[in-house]
Amino acid sequence: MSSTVSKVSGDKTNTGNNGAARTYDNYIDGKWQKAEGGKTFPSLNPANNNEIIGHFAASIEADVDKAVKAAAKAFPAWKRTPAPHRGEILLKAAHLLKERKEELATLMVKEMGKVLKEARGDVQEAIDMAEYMAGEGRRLLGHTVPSELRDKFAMAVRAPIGVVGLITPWNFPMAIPSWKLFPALIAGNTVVLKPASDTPLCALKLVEIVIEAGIPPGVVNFITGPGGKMGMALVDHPLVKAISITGSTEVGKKVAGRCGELMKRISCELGGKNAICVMEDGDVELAAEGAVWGAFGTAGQRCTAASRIIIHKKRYEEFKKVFLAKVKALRLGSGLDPNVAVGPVINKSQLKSINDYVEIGKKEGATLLYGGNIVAGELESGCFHEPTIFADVKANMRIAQEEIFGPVTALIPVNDYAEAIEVANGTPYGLSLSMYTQDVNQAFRAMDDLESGIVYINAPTIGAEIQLPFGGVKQTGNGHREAGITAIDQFTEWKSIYVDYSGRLQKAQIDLPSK
Ligand code: UN1
Repeated sequence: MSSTVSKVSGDKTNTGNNGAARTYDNYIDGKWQKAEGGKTFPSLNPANNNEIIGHFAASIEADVDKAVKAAAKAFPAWKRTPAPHRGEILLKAAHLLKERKEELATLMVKEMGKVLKEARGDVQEAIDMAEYMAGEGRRLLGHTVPSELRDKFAMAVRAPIGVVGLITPWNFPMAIPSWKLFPALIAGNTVVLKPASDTPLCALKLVEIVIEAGIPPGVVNFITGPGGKMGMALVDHPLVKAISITGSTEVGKKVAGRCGELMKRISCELGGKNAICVMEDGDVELAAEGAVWGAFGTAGQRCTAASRIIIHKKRYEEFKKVFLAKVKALRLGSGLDPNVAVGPVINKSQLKSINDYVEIGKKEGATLLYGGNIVAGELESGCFHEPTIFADVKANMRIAQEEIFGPVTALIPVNDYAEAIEVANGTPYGLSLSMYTQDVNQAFRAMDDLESGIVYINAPTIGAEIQLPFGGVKQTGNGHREAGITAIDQFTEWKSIYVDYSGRLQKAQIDLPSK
């Protein structure tokens, strides 16, 4: 398909949108190239769906096959590249990300919708991850242990897995691809990255930076297109040895099921139904401020969003009042407006799904305290939903059990600590739980009692830093963690090595020193 190969990431193509929207290609084997068949799909600005951000390759199975084969071809040389050298490329990528932080953040606001301050944070998270994983190139720690036999050396080292498929979501369109890309690369794997179709440009920009930083051809391949079909083609491809996916629990289960059949490594980062617990002795003002950030930051579209606020009955009315006043002050609009706190949600179908949950909540008998509507008027061309609070929510209602992934939160009154813990733990998910309390004993008890991969004390459910493991229990994941040194586990196999330098046959478990 050399006729479709171009030198840059996109050809200037007039596609409407005042002639501004470009067409961007796949990146396979070190070349930008169109999808087989040449079809494209648009990425829209969620704050104004009339604005097309770009057109992207609508890949098919043949493109997946090409990308995987390119990654497989590049693997032996990349595996043999010393990890510190791989780290140098990552460090260069970190520098380039830093240089372009503002430009990338602005682009992210346009493609994903989050407010500029948060978009900067998203890019920063990718910078942090690149720097951290660059350092990992001089560690990649294994271990040496004593052998039970004389003149025998025992150690375990990490080996890359091979070609890994990375399937990434739209809500952290640069941070989450970086959580997967950088650890996979530093460990010596080659990758095929398939980003969410709502935010392909953000992922493409990350890939451009990695290329500029010096990644060899074939080590990073980038393909865009319909999630279901292409994702499965990636999973099914015999040369793909591992998959790392962040998405909904529904999709994760499907992918994990298939990987199970194929005996492939799979790491899932899925849904959440996170909660903030405000205890009798909690600082209500601080908790309300945290709850606003936790529930409505990124318009509630974080896996870690605080979609439940569990409040001790003695502080319930007070919390409700303080929280409501703060939420009323939130301005909705384009993320580029510095006065705006809540941007659009990602697309019209998500907007509808969020609003359907508002109807479900009303029917279930929860009190709609604030919001509840899709925004009409001058914001109509975008995907805006009012920040929404349900009060007097019962723990078993659907709005308190199911992930909504939008600016909707549920206030749940409880009688005591034990009930707070029971309610907090009482969902199928276990990503992030938080407690506001001044009692150090209670805080430590909660760290133990809360069943989640991430626990916060006196802080909301969002705000994870890249140097600690990120992930959850129960249906939030399948036991893996991203970020921190634990991220390396996803992308390496352990190899145990015994070196016998005794010059004779020694039998473990049999040649005991006592004999
Ligand atoms: C997510 O919730 O989807 O902890 C990712 C945070 C961010 C990452 C969140 N650093 O809020």
